[in-house]
Amino acid sequence: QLDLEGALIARDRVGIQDFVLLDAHNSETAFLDNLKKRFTEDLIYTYIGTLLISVNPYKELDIYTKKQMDLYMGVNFFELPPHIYALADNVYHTMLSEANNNFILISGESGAGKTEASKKILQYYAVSCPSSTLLDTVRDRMLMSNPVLEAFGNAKTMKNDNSSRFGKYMDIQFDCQGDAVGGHILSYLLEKSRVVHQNHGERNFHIFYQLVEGGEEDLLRHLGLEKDTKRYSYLGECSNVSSINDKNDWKTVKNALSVIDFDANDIEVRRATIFLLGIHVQVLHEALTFRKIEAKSEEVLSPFTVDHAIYARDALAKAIYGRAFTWLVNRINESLENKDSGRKTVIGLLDIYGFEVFSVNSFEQFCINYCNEKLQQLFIQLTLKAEQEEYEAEGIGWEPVQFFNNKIICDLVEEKHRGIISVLDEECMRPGDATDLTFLDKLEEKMGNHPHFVTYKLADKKTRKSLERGDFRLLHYAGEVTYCVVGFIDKNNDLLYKNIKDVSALGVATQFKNSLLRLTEILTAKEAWYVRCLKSNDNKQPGKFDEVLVRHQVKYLGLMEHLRVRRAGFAYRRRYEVFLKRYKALCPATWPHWKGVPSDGVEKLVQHLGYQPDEYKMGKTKIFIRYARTLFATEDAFEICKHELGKQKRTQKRHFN
Ligand code: AD9
Ligand code: MG
Repeated sequence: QLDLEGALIARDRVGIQDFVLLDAHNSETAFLDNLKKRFTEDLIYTYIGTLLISVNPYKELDIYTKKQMDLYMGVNFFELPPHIYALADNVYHTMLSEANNNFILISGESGAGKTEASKKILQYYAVSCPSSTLLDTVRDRMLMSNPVLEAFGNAKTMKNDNSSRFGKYMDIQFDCQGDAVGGHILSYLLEKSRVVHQNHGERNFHIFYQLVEGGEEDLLRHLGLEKDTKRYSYLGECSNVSSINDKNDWKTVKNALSVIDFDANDIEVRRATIFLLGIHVQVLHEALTFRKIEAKSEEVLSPFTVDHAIYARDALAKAIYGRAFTWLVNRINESLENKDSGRKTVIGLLDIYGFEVFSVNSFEQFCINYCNEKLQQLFIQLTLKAEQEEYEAEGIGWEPVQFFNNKIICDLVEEKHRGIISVLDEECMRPGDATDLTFLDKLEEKMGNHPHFVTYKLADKKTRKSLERGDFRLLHYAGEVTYCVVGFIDKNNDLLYKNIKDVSALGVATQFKNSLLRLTEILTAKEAWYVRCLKSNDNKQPGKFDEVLVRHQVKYLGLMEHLRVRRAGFAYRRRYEVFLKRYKALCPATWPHWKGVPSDGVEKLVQHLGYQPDEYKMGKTKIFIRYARTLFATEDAFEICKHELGKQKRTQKRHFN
């Protein structure tokens, strides 16, 4: 009895592990109380069914050890406390048993913990999957691709000291025995403008500081670099960050590069640069200081003004960095490639840049926030669709739950001929005098009365106070963002001056839109799993739970609606076999074994437990339980029964001795 009481008291203290079991499930306050209760106990993970919520603790927790990994390996999902390893393990076993492709969508705003979560998942697979020497290489490379890509693609922003400035989708390929045998990475729109400019309090990409701070003398000499970040205007004024040790990170990155099979020549950036550019220094010098003008059929060189030359230099630096990054991803992919033609299944990990709002927001934030808008749309579609299809497949009718559908914002941005991206492209292609401001005029003309779009000119008096003339504001699913149009045309064109690169017809935003469209196709062909990361506070403060901030995220991520959908008809569903296996001791007819068809056993069992007809439905393969309290009561009965059985066993043992 004491054991049971202890267990119940403990449950009260640490909150409920799965929101589906929360009695006051419609109350946002109860939802937040539960999250907070758990967070205070360092329990950062909670489920809504199989969806995992993670709240950033901003401190190292002792929950990612090898011992913890072993604990979660092959264990039934709901048997242990919620954990990212439990999700990883569940996905892995689903993939193996059903031989299907899966993906884990990790979402949340900037600094919420997406990249950390994706690393934990990858580590889990690297450590827990069966192993052989040959495959160890693939696994090491997969793990080592992280520090390398983070060095080149992450940077300190005002939101996050290690903010992803590119989107990353990684497929981990498994053979039919469950061995990790290969991988492939797709990268999305790198924020190249950071190479030449960083806002106050932000840094350039980590790699530059790592090289300058940690690079060996030989290497620095060879690269013509000095050991002083202040010497480089591209490195900004904020080189030292307390949470970052560039010197040590360089060692990690260098080691990682060698594991991935980069040789010394690759690591020497200058050679890489020359290789990438494929041009001679003299030609480069000319290209940066002169402009080539075509007059009739003749080409004339005209010298740049200083501003133009700076512009050309910056454009070139951005282009080189962008290409270096692409080259890096390609090299990593070569090293992860599995040439074996045998059947493989994959687990995809999606970790992109999170929704972000700064004091000034530009083209980059527009793209990043649009990407988050798309992923929210995918989440909405899949969770609704999956739910509907399951009820249909199991022959159970249901009433749809109301959602805020952010499709209206996606359309506003991406619709053909009418969306913001199309208007931007049109302006970019228009010969003559197109500027950022004419782009804004066009937007006002086309979007004038859209409920999610506002500008200074369109705003009412009150709203106008918070807007500048060169701004437009979007009412995103996650909140309002005011974008400054300066630089939109230029960044969308992404041109080098004509003698360096020819004009492309597709704008950057359209290319990004197309790549997201392809990503959506890749993802919808797979079974989806979700990790929703929440930011606990805005100051990176360990253990602080800012209720207003968390409440806002719970709202816009649609977690309450997701919970409602999960519970709309039926809070829980379990395969007959699983249900029977767990609760068979509660009914004499099913204990110790049920020899008939599982669904008949379950029917016997629930009748014995006194389930009323409105409390459950029998689907084709699963039992659907309408109320959490029903399952809760069953769980409690199970606890007591376990306790009793344990006592009996102990008595028998004593007797025997
Ligand atoms: V962004 O959209 O790329 O700007 P992320 O990726 O969501 O963002 P990230 O994973 O980089 O955020 O987490 C930010 C910081 O929070 C990390 O650098 C850690 O210091 C901290 N963090 C996140 N998750 C955990 C965790 N599970 N345990 C401890 C964590 N610290
Ligand atoms: Mg990240």
